[in-house]
Amino acid sequence: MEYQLVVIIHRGEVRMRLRIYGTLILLAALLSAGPAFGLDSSSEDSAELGVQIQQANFIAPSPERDNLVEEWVEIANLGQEEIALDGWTLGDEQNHIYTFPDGFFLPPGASVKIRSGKGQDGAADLYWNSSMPIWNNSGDIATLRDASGELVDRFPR
Ligand SMILES: [Ca+2]
Repeated sequence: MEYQLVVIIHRGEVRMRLRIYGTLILLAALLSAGPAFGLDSSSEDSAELGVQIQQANFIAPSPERDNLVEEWVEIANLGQEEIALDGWTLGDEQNHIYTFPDGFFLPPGASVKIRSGKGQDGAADLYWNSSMPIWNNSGDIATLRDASGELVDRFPR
């Protein structure tokens, strides 16, 4: 019995070693083949994948025109890098366009609400400064584009 136990443990060790060895070979293969598979793409591209429209509240409390700061769209950075939103835009289905202010950054893990009404811009809240509702209560689509006009995300998806 003792002998068998030793053999079983020994086999387990061999298997573990083979598994680790196999993983190392796989990693080495991935690293050497990385550029061919686009793993070497610019950090800007991969960082932008982390920015998305997190949620939205198209319907502010009634009367909506008096509560425009309660109508908002929230953008989050789920990536690992700080993203500059200079020149990025948020638009609705009627082509109302909001342009993010110069020098606005979204740190990793941070989110910001773009509120339709008037107010003082801060790290967590930006203001469209509109005197009219932006988002249709019967349904709308928020579109987020980067500074070059490329579609980053839409909500609802
Ligand atoms: Ca609305």
